[in-house]
Amino acid sequence: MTNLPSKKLLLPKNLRKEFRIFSHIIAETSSFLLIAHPNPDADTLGATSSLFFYLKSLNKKVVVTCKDSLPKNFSLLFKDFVLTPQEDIDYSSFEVIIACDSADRCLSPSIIKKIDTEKCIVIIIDHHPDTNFSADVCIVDETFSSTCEILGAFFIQNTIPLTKKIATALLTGILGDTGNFQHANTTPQTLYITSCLLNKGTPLEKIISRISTNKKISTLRLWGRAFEKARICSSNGMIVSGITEEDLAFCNANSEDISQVANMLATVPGIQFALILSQHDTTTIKGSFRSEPLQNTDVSKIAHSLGGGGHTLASGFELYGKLIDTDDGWIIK
Ligand SMILES: [Mn+2]
Repeated sequence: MTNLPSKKLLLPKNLRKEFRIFSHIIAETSSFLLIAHPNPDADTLGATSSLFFYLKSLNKKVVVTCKDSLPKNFSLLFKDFVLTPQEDIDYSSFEVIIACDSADRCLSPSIIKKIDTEKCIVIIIDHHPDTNFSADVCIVDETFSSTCEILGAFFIQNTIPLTKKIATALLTGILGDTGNFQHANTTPQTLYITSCLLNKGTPLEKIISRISTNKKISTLRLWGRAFEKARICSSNGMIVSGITEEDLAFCNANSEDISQVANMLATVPGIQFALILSQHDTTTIKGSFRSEPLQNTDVSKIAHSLGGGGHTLASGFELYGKLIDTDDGWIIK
């Protein structure tokens, strides 16, 4: 099967220019370090693995690294994709370093210290509106649903043959960040790029069952707890729930298992927006805001006021402290 014609993509001029520079760099260099963000999700892993398979096919040296290990459900999708621990990386041995998705988190201060920006080309590929890092090449566009959608556009625009493996990796990230096409970031372009990927025989239902629907019993217990404790604040139309360290221990779950609950709470009738607070580690609390397009609430403004950031309908923040359940609500100590 062939790719659909690239002229169906209506890319902004600056992105087309960045894509040309990126192709040129790929052609002219031979060693690449790809960085996935901490607590890797389907988008950062789909983006890094698609580039990994592509660069490997060009006989380039390519290594993917991440602060955290590869989630089991993702390793089932790609048996030959591995993450190298960050402590094992010699940053000076790569000509090109690419941060894929949430670049600010990929390029933490401790990693930036190890990169010789005089010698190596740093590229970021991202769809987050708060990406502040100034790299040599910035392929950043917040109108895309996901970093994998940007890379899908890159492959299609440059008429690079998409293998089934590359297409599967990209579709995994698009499905992850659009909540299987349920979120408002799903655009005609997302579906056009998806149709090109499906054309390669990507196993849509297998990806969905591996990535989003096969929840562990511990995750379902934690969701149950979060739903049970949810409260509605009638003054501002917020629905809020909190997951404390005790909840995590009781359910034998971790705070990553909670990410989809905010999406579901945001769909409760009569609600303006949802907030999930969860104890991430002993001293960090994570907050996730979600809203729906018809609710006309820009949750990124609230997240910014708390030192966080994100999109209009999905944003988050981190606070220092411990989340405590009380009869009057949650407090932070
Ligand atoms: Mn993403």
